[in-house]
Amino acid sequence: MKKLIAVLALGAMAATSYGDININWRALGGFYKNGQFGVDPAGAILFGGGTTIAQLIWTPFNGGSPTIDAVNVGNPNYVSGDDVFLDSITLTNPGIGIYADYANGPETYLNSTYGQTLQGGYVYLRIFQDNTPTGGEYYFNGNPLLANAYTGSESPQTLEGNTDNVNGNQLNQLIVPEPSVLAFLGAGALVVAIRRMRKA
Ligand SMILES: [Ca+2]
Repeated sequence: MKKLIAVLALGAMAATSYGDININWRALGGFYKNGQFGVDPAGAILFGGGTTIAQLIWTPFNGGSPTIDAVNVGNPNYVSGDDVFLDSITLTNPGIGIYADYANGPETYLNSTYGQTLQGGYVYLRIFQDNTPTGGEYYFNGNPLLANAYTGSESPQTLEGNTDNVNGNQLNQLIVPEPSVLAFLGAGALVVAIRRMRKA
């Protein structure tokens, strides 16, 4: 019995020493709507009200070439490919937040929660144009950061959501509707075309 307990204890130690991660994530430069970079303050997202989503996302190491996958509005967390959603905050616009800058953490993310060995993968930040991302809207991805293992005593890593911390960033990635939505739109166009042919 003693032997079994010792083995179990060793197993627990191995699990905790294997790379959970501890991240301070923020974007202090703010964000603009697509095509409105530098239009202050009216071009800032959330200007005039509303809420939006800022996310922390993980993607595997893949030999040192992390792939940031596109937004999929059909996924509950809007991720696709091998990207894993870790966390999000909802940003509101109380007046001073018109550029939608934000700060969150430090937060510890556990391998056991996400079913991934998080350390050694990359984390990056994504912010949307509004709280209900749909096809035709825009978002922005920050630069990926290699995640370090956290065993309880290290300082948190800081992940910046802006690539330009002085001027902020413009939301420049278009949300492309999924094939099923495109097929629906295509069917609609076909019906219109047939009706026009019949009228002609
Ligand atoms: Ca990926």
